[in-house]
Amino acid sequence: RNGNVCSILLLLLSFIRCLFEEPVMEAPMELELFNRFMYGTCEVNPDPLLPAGLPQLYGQVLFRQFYPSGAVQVIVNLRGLPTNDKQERAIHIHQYGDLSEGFVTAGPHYNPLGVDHPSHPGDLGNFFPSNGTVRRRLNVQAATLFGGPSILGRAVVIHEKEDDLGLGSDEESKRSGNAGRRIAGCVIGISSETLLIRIGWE
Ligand SMILES: [Cu+2]
Ligand SMILES: [Zn+2]
Repeated sequence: RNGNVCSILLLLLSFIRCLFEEPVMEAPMELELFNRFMYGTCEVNPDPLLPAGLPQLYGQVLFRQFYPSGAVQVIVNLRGLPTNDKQERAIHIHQYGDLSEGFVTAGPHYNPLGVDHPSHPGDLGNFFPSNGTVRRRLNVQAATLFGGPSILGRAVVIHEKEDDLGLGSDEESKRSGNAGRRIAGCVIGISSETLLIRIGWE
């Protein structure tokens, strides 16, 4: 009988504890596999409704972050531009990984803190092509691959034109940077380290 009372008390106790405990953020299983790094990849494709005359971009945008609060390291690796192309192009992370109607359905810039452009976590800036390709590495402090504000599952969008970085005279400048049409992009997914080792982080 004593045993019964004890186990009921224990049950009650753990129930009460549950009520007061903060939810714990569980680390993704990949951290154990990849030395506490989380990897993301985004397989870039052109907008299926792209008008003739605009470049068809392919490639990858890769992400890596040390758990729990390292800077997000990004590799941009694109091809498909004319070899003499000199147009700088903006790359952003947009809110939704919904590409059902091209990149329009990816929604606005991902803006969890309600700040002005270009302070959004996915404002990666402008990228200058060389020989029809874009190859760049950068660190992004404001973004994360972990927890509620994670960029995983959201969209990378590559624009036709240059980002005015919030310096334009209209309101759209502080929302999106007036970078023109969305010409290519992808949804960021979780990756193994294999792909990223092949491309090389150094
Ligand atoms: Cu954008
Ligand atoms: Zn932005």
